[in-house]
Amino acid sequence: MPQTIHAEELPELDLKEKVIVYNWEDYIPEKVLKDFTEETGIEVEYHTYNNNEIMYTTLDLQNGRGFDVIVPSTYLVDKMAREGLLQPINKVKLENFKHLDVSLLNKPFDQKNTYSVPYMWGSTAIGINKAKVNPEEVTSWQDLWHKHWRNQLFLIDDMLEVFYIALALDNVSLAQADEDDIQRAFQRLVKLIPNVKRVSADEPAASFLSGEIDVGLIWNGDIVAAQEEKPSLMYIYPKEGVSFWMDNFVIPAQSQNIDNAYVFIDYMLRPEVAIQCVEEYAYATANQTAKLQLDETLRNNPAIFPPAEIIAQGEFQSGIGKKHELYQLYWDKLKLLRAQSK
Ligand code: N2P
Repeated sequence: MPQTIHAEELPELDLKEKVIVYNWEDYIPEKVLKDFTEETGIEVEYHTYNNNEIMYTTLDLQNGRGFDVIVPSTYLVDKMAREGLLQPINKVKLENFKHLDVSLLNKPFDQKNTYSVPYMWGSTAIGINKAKVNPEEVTSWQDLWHKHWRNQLFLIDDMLEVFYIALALDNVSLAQADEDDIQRAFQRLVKLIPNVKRVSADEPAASFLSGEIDVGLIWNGDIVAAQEEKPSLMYIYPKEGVSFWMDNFVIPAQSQNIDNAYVFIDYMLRPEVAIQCVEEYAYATANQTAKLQLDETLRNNPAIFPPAEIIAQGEFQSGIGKKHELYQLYWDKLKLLRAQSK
């Protein structure tokens, strides 16, 4: 005769479906996550970071484990793929992949989108509060070195974006720079230290909103989204050009919830979901179907979707290979010098 087992004697099993997402802070609206769970029954365990290097270090400390979806920028997709940290994407499982803008696919950092699916992209340029700063005073990256800005600037805590501005003054790209170029850029940045008041990637627009900062290096979406609260904020493309980045969904090689990762990424690729993300964060979507359906004020905002000539003049970040370590080395030195100067 079969023995009766009472439910309370059974070991507790975690039967809940879940997906563990590790993403940039302020990059997916809460409502989108909630709607996703409501529709699919899959719980989202959500973790955030503020820069690529922190994300990479966290994953490394966990031996590549612990996440199902991550959103690295271009050069980190390249690095992580080379190091075997990512698994190939089976596009057959992504019905909504077809909505992506083909001009953002098959880029050199992941030539056939073997490992990555574009999410949002943007630029890093100068934010000002035009109630306090005359836009004519900051038309070149060089202007940031002017002694007028002593202890006033904001810098985004993003090493490549900061190196870009110093390299741009020598007309050298992030991708082409050799060790001498990087060292020269470092020397230039050392001279910028006295002008720097704050370096952060944690809610970057907050110090512009509070009035603590009136000029600095900032991601386009953060400053544009903050304009709603403070219309005197403005985004300026300096004449030497700006760097563009793109953040992409990837599935770590060690993901434990692979099927749910696909369901999540495919959900994020729905045009109506992509639209909500642009509306909330003012970054450019890689979703072409969504872009065409966007409200005109967003689609035609040059700070969100830059005009062709601004794109042509700037640098779209890509893989940087072994130079990553070199940038990191000089970036750490710079941070140390700044800490010592305080
Ligand atoms: C927004 C995240 C911006 C991503 N908070 C920059 N790559």
